[in-house]
Amino acid sequence: MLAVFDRTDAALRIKVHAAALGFDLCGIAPAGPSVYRQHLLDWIASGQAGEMHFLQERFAERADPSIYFPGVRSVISVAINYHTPLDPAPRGHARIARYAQGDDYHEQLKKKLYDLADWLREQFPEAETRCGTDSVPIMEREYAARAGVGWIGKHTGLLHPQIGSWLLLGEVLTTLDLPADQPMADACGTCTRCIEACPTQAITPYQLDARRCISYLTIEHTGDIDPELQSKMGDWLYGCDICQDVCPHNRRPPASDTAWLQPRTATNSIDPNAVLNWSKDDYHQFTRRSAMRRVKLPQFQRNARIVLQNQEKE
Ligand code: B12
Ligand code: SF4
Ligand code: SF4
Repeated sequence: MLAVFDRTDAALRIKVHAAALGFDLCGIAPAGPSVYRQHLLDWIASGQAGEMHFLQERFAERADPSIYFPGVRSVISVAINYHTPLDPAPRGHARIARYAQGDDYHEQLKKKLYDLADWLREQFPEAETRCGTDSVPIMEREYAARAGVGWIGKHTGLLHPQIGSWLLLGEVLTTLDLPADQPMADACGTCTRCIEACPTQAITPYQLDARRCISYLTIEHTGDIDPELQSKMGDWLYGCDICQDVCPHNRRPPASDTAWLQPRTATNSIDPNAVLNWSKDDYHQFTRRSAMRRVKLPQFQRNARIVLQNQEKE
């Protein structure tokens, strides 16, 4: 006799296994098309995506997971806490966003997602899977919110009431029809701290003008940077954490004990003059197995020059 597929039991076992693999949060969302398709389309059409043409190039897949993965029924959304201890940057140093201070999460998280997907297919041989993090053409935040992993804050990041927003997202898409979790209520309330603290005024509630965001300018943008924005970029060499640092839900987040996420240097920052003097080898050494490899040497040196200019004005 064929065993009956118990959806509730399957969902529970998936969550228990995700926790055993080291994921801090796991939820399940139905894989239906994006509810925010038009929002994404308007955002791109208005130019706010800047040079990130990859968002437009795979738009159809991004707006509907069944185009990316025909037959998909459920999105298992997972998150890992990357709140690692950081010493304040010494005076004169340039800052690096927290998520990039350990090993490259694209590689590390992907390994774990493959483990989860392999386990799923072992347990449920009828299941097909696809998995990924960041570079997959999926609106990861939207599906994580749908899966009840957290809510989307005004700064556009996903937050969890106990863990805050220091969360990296990944997902296993599957053809299994799993029971969906309940989305969480928005708990931003009347708070507007992230909007006020953003030095470049990149945030309007629930929308980000990437062209003004320091994370975009330091990581994704390749050419010269508008002088008006340069002067607001402060001492950020790579990425920016200001809107997360000021969020009241990040006041007392639990510390991450994941070994590969721990910062590589004691200072979590670097002297911008050293960056200006980097040889190709120095650059390769610094960015080895790091998410920072996305930024090429000329961009790093452009960012370092901006930090030095801003520090001279202090
Ligand atoms: C492009 C991109 C960027 C761009 C643009 C960011 C942005 N806000 O759009 C730039 C380079 C600026 C960037 C910066 C950062 N990023 Co980024 N980025 C992405 C990427 C690849 C695509 C995001 C995207 O599609 N943006 C377009 C906008 C329109 O879509 P969206 O942000 O997903 O928002 C949708 C939902 O919010 C939905 N929605 C749901 N509920 C609601 C409610 C309302 C009212 C509205 C209007 C909309 C809405 O509507 C939107 C359209 O679908 C994702 C990975 C992925 N595949 O999703 C990572 C991702 C979003 N980034 C991530 C991170 C960590 C960062 C940084 C913190 C890195 C840093 N420290 O420098 C910053 C944060 C800046 C910020 N305030 O968002 C994480 C976020 C994790 C989290 N907890 O939310 C992701 C999910 C990568 C990952 N796998 O962990 N990023
Ligand atoms: S990451 Fe920095 S620049 Fe971008 S929205 Fe947040 S505070 Fe503003
Ligand atoms: S700072 Fe305030 S408005 Fe912004 S995400 Fe956090 S709670 Fe929401």
